[in-house]
Amino acid sequence: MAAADVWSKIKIQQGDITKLAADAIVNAANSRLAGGGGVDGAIHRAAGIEQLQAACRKLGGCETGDAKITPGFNLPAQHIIHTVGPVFGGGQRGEAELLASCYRRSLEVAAENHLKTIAFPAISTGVYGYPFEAATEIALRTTAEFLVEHELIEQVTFVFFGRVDFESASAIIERLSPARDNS
Ligand code: AR6
Repeated sequence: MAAADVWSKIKIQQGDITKLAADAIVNAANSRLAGGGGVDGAIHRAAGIEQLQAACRKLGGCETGDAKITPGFNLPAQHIIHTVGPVFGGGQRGEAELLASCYRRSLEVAAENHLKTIAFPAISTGVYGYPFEAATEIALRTTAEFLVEHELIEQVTFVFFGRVDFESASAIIERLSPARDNS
């Protein structure tokens, strides 16, 4: 697909990702896949803590930058793709490449499982401290690059919990996709 056309498949919205009926939502997990706070906690509660923890235990953890899949259980989404973002430590520890890898690997796992619609939260931008604007630019650019090569994915939605984050992301997507049709 032409690089300019992939932006029509990328959407941003404000809200709670656990409410989305996508083929998969992505979880900002930790490397033990043990559950936690933030979006991870919300996903575990909405999916059903015990069944999701049991499914995660079978996966044997997940490296930073990698992604693994489980069913969505009680979620409206059919699957959960768990990815582990980098803890931001100043930017000189490979954080940008690791964060890009989270998006790439999550999309690869989605494609391998023939999933067509996928939704991401803003990985690493909460407890893990990644500066929001830099992280969002990586998220959008990495996804756009992936979609050029993988036409079967139909829609990628970025879900921002807070209004300020959503507005900031709107400005970033406008800047990165000048030819975007906003109608
Ligand atoms: N829907 C969408 N986005 C949300 C939701 C929600 N329901 N809840 C929070 N966010 P964080 P991280 C946003 O801290 O930085 C966990 O304990 C939030 O506003 O959830 O990758 C894990 O177990 C922020 O923008 O993830 C790990 O130990 C974004 O989700 C660690 O936190 C990510 O914030 C991972 O930290």
